[in-house]
Formats: sequence, structure tokens, C-alpha cells
Amino acid sequence: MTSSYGVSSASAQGIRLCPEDSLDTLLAKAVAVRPTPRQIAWQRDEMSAFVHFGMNTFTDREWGDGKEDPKLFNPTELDAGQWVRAAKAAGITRMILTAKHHDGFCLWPSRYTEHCVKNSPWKGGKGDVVGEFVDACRAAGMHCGIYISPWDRHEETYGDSPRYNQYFLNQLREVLTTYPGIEEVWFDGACAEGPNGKRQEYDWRAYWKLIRELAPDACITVRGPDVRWCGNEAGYTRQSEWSVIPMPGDDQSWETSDKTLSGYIRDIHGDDLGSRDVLMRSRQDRQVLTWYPSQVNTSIRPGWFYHSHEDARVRSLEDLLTVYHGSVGGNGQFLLNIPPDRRGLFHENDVARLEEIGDVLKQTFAQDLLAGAKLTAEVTGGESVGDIAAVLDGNPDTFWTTTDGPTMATVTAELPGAVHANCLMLQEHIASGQRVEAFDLEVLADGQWRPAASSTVIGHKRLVRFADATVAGIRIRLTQFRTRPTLAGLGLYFAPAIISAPRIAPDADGVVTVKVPEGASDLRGPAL
Ligand code: FUL
Repeated sequence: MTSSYGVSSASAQGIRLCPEDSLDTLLAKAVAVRPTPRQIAWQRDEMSAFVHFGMNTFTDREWGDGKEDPKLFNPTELDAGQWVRAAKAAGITRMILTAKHHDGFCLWPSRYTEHCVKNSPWKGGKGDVVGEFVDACRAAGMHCGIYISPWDRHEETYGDSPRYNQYFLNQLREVLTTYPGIEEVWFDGACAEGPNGKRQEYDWRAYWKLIRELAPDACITVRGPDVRWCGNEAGYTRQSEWSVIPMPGDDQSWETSDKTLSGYIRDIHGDDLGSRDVLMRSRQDRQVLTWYPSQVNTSIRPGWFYHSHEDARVRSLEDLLTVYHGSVGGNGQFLLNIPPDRRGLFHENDVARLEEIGDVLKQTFAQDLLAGAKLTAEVTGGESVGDIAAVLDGNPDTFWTTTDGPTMATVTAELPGAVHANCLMLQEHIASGQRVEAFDLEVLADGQWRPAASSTVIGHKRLVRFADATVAGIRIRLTQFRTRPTLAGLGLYFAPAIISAPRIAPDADGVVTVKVPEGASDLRGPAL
């Protein structure tokens, strides 16, 4: 099937913009870009765990230089099952292990290098961390992926580009066939000179092609075509996170074309990667609209690897919940790093924090306050299509939409009784593209409709916090969208207040200030 843009609608992964495109054409093109099934599966795993573990754990470093003795690697109580249980307690459904970091030390017994677990004292050289990790994930129904660093500071062929590319392809083949069914391959783009003084040229196309062949369901993340880095490692999120963004490259096949990725994303750090303005600006140089969703990766501690001196610096619950609401609740995916210690276990402080996250998320989202609500949809300048009740059925594949051409769509929920609420959840049917650009929320409190919040894009999921209110109904007005809006999910919740210790700091004049930590709801407790 071919759409009016000459693009197969079944594989609308890349649609080229033209300088003469009108705004309407741009919006129609943007809506015609759709996620692949592997991208949808990835996005539904809203929270992932990153597990940075390896030689650096034993040298207390963040980046090893590749000269480390494999004998240093010797976890005393490694238990990948403990990692999986702790992650599960937080509500995490996917995990990614650093099978190889920049120091080149491999956590699986590789036949292509001596710099790996087989030459460590751990389990007499017979151990396999990747194997144990994959088995533990599979046993618990956890999706799993690997981080495998192309930058390799140990391997002597690094810098001799064709030879190293072959080495890296061999390693990829080894991992993806020894542990079949890997669901994500996470590539960092770090690159340097090898021992020959030459800069390594990575053959990304060949790496991606091999992954597609051996692990067709795997998303290739960050330095890959499926998932983009959000642009920072601190957990900052955008107010409007678009999954459809313009990229340099070839339409439909930008991931397989011979073009280099020199341009990649023009401005990965910008606040706005996909608005109408961005679409207009991207026409001139014929960029290609691509489904390229955002992953927010950050660590539970200051470092990516475990350092005992950071045991008291595990990030606060409110801080991590803020990242959760901004990422999962902002059309992104939350990749939270938890580094195992030298025992090969997540540290008790990290485990406790993961449990707290899970408890709060359960407390918040276990009960949808819209259960039993009467829903109506009103479409200004168009008609409803489908049953609006589909937004409450818990099935992300069923959805409500409208006919062409409306200027506004209003969904009203009358509740069977008044409830205490402060958080709205909305989901689009992203298999139909990303469409909503702005919406308002009103709540029925004390017999009156009152504005409670305004927000922008929705995508896979939008969480909107608003001031605690006792409400008998809610009304969502979709005020701007690219074409017929869709809604696949709607929820109303009460998120508990997070009570945290205030930060007390004297300034240079000895004046003491008491601050509420970012993300905490309020300042409470005994007067000081
Ligand atoms: C970075 C790496 O250099 C860090 O060590 C870490 O692995 C992080 C997730 O990606 O670019």
C-alpha cells in the first residue's frame, strides 16, 4: 500500500520533507510515521534497569584503560537473581547488562579474546556473567539486553579499522548466538585512536545488519536506529518529547543506506526536537521524519559503576520519582542504572530505594479512580469514531478517535462518587502515530468545573500532576493535534506526598536556609 507521499504505509519509518511542503502536508507526513513492533514493545517496557558491572567495579574506576589484570575480577557472591528481584520490586520489566565496557573486559567467556572472565579467578575461570544474567531474566519474565562497547581500550586491533570491525562483529555474533533472543543492544558512540595511532572507523551499518539478522526483535539503542538518547545523563526530561523527529538520511531506509551518520541528529540536546516549528525548519534540507523515541538514562548513584564511597549518595526517592514522571510520564523510557558491588550484588541501600519506588508506584497506580466512571466524548467539527470506553479497558491496542477535521475533542468522565486525585494519565495509540500537541484538564470540584492543568504532547504516556483535589468528574480538552487524535488509555490517580528531610544549608553570612528537595511535595515536620 502506498500513501500519497509515495511511502509505503506499512513501513512508514522514514518520510522525506520537501521545501515546498505546506504546514498541512508536514503534519500529515509526521502522522504517517509509525513505530515498528519492536519499538512498541520497547516503549511498553516503561522502566528498564542498566547494570554497570565489570573490571571497573574492582578497580574503583569509571573508565578502565584495558591494561587491568583479569585476575582482579572476582565477585564473591554474584547473584543475578538478586538483581532481577530488586529491579522487579521497582516495577522494572527490562534490564541491560554491560557485557563489555570501554576497557574491553568481557563478562562472557569469549573465544576472541583472553581479556575476559575465563582468565579470572571467579568460579575458577568457568563463570559466565552474561549467561547467568540472561538466565535470571528469562526465569523471571524480564526482558533483557546487552551493552557492548565498540570502544575497546584493550584489543590490539582497535584503530586498524577493518580488522577491529571484524573482531567486533565476531563478538556480536558470539553473544547474540550464545544468548539467543536478546531484546536490546545498547551502543555508546565513544571512539578513539588505537595503539597504531589511528582513529577507529566503526562500521555501524554492518553491526546493525548483523543484529537484525541474529536478533530481529532487538532494539538498537542510542548509536542505533531504534531508540535515541534523551541528550543528558542527569535525568532531565523535555516538556514536549516527540517520537517523530527529522533526521538527515534516506527515506524509509536510513538505517541501511550507505550514507554515513555524520549528521545523525542535528540537535540532540535541544528542548524541541519535533514541533511544528522544527518541521517547518527541516523542510529546506529535505530531512527525513523518523520514529525515534527517547530513552532517559541516569544512575541511581553519581557513578555508573559501584564505588563504596558513594553508598550514602544513592539518589533520593523524590528525585527518582521526578525522573519517573518526566520520562515514563513524558513519552520517554526510564533506564535507571544500578551498579552491583564487589560481591556481585546490588547494595542494600540501592535495593531499599528500588523497593520504595515500587511501593510508591503501586500505591499511586494500583487503583484507577475512573473505574465505574461514565465517559462521553464530544467532537467539535467532527464525529467520534469507536467507543470512548476503550480508553478504560486497560488494552493499549484498543482506542478511540475522530473523523477528519475536528478543531477540538472533549472527553468527560463523570465519577460514581467524589474521589481525591492529583494525577492524570493519558495514552495515545502510538501504532497510529503521534498526534496530540496540546490539551487542558478541568476538574469538577464543589459543583464547579475548574482548570487544573494544561499540557502538551501525549505519545505513549503522559502523566500530569495537579493540585490535590476532591473531584466528581474530569474533563480533558484536546485543543491541538496534527490530525484525528487518538486515545488508548486514560487514568486518574492519587499520588501520595513524599515526605523527605529538608536540606539545611548556611550561606557565607551564616544565614541558614531550609529547602524542600526537588520533587518533594511539601515542607512538613516540626518547626525549626
Ligand atoms: C557513557 C559511557 O562512557 C559511560 O561509562 C556509561 O557507560 C554511559 C551509560 O555511557 O557514554
